[in-house]
Amino acid sequence: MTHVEAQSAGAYPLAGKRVWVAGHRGMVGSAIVRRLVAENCEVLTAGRKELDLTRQQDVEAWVEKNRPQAAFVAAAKVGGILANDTYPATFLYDNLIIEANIIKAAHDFDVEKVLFLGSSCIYPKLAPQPISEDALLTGPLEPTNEWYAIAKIAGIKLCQAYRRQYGRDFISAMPTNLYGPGDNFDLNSSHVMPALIRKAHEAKEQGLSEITVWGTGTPRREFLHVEDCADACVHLMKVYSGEGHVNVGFGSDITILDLTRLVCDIVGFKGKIVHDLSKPDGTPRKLMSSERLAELGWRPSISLERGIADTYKAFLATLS
Ligand code: GFB
Repeated sequence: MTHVEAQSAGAYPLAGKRVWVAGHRGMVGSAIVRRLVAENCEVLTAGRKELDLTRQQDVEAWVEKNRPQAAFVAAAKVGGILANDTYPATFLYDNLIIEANIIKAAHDFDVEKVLFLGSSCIYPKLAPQPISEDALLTGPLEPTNEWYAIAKIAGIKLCQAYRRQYGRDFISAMPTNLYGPGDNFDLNSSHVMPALIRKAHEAKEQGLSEITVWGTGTPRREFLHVEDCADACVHLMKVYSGEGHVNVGFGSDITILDLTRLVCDIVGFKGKIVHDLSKPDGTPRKLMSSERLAELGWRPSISLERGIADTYKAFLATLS
């Protein structure tokens, strides 16, 4: 048996379980809720008015009352490169407090299994590619998102600490850059994919001759459709119980310029692409190795072309 097989030996079926999806209104959380329909479990959610995840006592009281058996920690303050760079305190504090409250309450009230969701930005800016899980904490972080990254690293470590000290079955998944229905299409705070879809669409509609892309267009990014990510998270919840976090990637990456061309093609915008060099490039590349996840029996199934078309359709639906 390999190391990964040994760790995955204890399967955790979700059927009949009370499963809490924290962050169920977000892009990832809502995709996990949709995916869980197939598991025949009882899905627990709490709206913002009912539960403020930044308030420890409220989180404890909610978990004590609702008694989830499993929890997906998909609640987070997220945003693209500019939002991360502009609001460091919000990205560090909100994410630390939300994950700490949920994970501690999960321990206090005996939640059987927790899956914590992080991000590929936890890895050093210049990590060898493709980035394996072992690259964590081997070098300096990318400055534009170090605040968010530090919070996510703390989340991984908190899960590991509860495993070691109390034998808890708390695990972590590190998805690459995600996109899909439910994404944030606001140009100041979004990630690149929804921004490009919106820019290309509006330029087409308004008959503009060009769209503006931030930075040089040379950085490479790996993109995974959120339905694939949700499927991988449910898979890990069911089969994985190891201390190490697991990368959740697509397997290949693309330059921002080539992605822009692809989005323009799918949206039907035929104008020029120009660059705003006053905006940051961020990390040059962060292609992850998802070998560990493949060994655990999961691979993505949604191509970039199909995923972008699907996301464009979802964007159009938000306009009507
Ligand atoms: O997706 P994105 O905002 O985040 O940007 P990161 C990816 C790349 O796309 C950067 C370029 O090189 C941007 O400069 N880009 C080009 C644009 N045009 C645009 C645009 O119109 N909007 C945006 N947003 N980008 C984030 C982290 O990093 O990745 C988070 O800040 C998180 O912490 C997330 O980890 C997954 O990939 O650079």
